[in-house]
Parts: sequence; structure tokens; C-alpha cells
Amino acid sequence: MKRTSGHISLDIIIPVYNEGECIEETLASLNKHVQKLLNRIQVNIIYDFDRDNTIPVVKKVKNRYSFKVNLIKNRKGGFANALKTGFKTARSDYVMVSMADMSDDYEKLPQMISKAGRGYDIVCGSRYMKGGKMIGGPVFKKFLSRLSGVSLYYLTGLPTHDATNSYKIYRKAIFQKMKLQSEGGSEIGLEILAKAYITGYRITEVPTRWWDRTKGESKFKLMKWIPKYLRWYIFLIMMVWFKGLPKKGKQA
Ligand SMILES: Nc1nc2c(ncn2[C@@H]2O[C@H](COP(=O)(O)OP(=O)(O)OP(=O)(O)O)[C@@H](O)[C@H]2O)c(=O)[nH]1
Ligand SMILES: [Mg+2]
Repeated sequence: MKRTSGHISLDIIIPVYNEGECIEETLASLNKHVQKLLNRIQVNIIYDFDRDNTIPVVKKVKNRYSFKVNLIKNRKGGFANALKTGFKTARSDYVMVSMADMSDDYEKLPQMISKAGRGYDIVCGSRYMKGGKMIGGPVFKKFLSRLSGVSLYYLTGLPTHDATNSYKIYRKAIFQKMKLQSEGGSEIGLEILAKAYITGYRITEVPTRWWDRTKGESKFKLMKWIPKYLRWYIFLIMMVWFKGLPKKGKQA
């Protein structure tokens, strides 16, 4: 497998759905934490419809930052398709997924980038390892998310305690042969991680904090997404227990 060292290039994918209240703060915070890095970085904001209120704000502020900001339309609509559009249109060797609602920990971004540069195929932001934290948010959702992440770590040996966190860096090449079936929401992150792990890609984690949004509206509907997450949770356990993992050095 081709390994990259040194300064990786990175496309940061931010899916948005009416994030006009949040996007400026998110871009400014990103800029603060990446402006001293030597990596080539661009930010791709993926929107579904032309009247999305994020668009005028992005057009107003996009030239203020050390990175280029692109607006890209997700023609099929929905979170999972926004990520697929983001992966397809990315120009860099690595892609990072981040949210527009100021929930992700950009202080840890340089550390995540550096780990990707050391040869990892996926670097996961991890709220449930030592040093990670979740601040705010609905208690039941937090409980389920922690339970699924920590149980997968122990039941399958997955090298992260936080499989369901969307905040991750991926080596773009892993998507070349990976068929993604998720059509709906953020369970696509778990699908990618599960498929990458059973293929033998190198995965690691970095402790990150997560903050609940203070502005805008959440689109996450817990009851609707539980079965979708469960599908990939069970898939991963079954694959690891009954088919096993590829031997080290035999990865795709
Ligand atoms: N393009 C696109 N982006 C979306 C869609 N739904 C959500 N997003 C974006 O995806 C990110 C995460 O969405 P949130 O609604 O915050 O959901 P969440 O982070 O899973 O859950 P919360 O805990 O409620 O914040 C945000 O940047 C949203 O604007 C969608 O249908 N299309
Ligand atoms: Mg959110």
C-alpha cells in the first residue's frame, strides 16, 4: 500500500443545511488552527439547494482565510450523499469531514493531520478515549453513541473508541474500491470505518472534544437513525467474528 509522509494535502468537507448562523464562526475557527500549517488545505462546503442560507454568508466571507473555500452542490440531497459528493470532488490525497455547527475540535486538527502524514488511512476524532470529551447534548444520544463506540472497540478490536463520530480524516484512495450503500445520514461514517477495518486499512484515533450546537437547528433524528447505525454495527461484529481480519501487510 502506498504510504505518504511529510506534508499531506487536505480537502475539508463541510456538509451544510441552512447553517447561515454558524458557518462564519466555523470557518474562522478552522482558519485560526490551520493558518500556520504548511499543508495545502482547501475547504469544500457541500449544500443541497440554491436557497440554502449558508450560501450568501460563505460568499461574503470566503476570501478572508488562508485556505480556498469552494461551494459545491449535492444534487441528490441528504447528508450521506453530501459526503459522497465531497469525496468525489476532493482534489487532495486526504479528505476530512467536519460539521458546520462548531461541534468539532480544531485544536486537535494539526495532530490529526500529522498522524495521517505518518501513514494512517483513517484518523478518527475520539470523544471516548482518554483525553476526549463530550460537552452538552442529549443524554440518551450520548449514552448510545458511547456504548456503540466503546463496545466495538472491545468486541472487534477496532482501533478507535468512537466509531460514530463523523470528525475523521480519510486517505482518499480508500474510496476507489469501496462501494458505499448508505443513502441517508451520518451512519455512512460507520459504514466506511467498518469496511475499511475489515479490508485491513490502518486506523487510529486522536482524543477530541465535541460541543453541542448553540445556534441553528439539529437535523439529527435519533429514532430514525438507530436502525441505520445498527445495520453497520452488526455487520462489523459479524464480519470480524465470522470472517476474521486480513493478515497484517495483506491490506488492499
Ligand atoms: N448537505 C447536507 N448537509 C446536512 C444535511 N443534514 C445535516 N447536514 C449538515 O451536517 C452537519 C451535521 O448535522 P447536525 O444537524 O448538526 O446533526 P448532528 O451533528 O449529527 O447532530 P447534533 O448532535 O444534533 O448536532 C451540519 O453541518 C449540517 O448542516 C443534509 O440533508 N444535507
Ligand atoms: Mg451537529
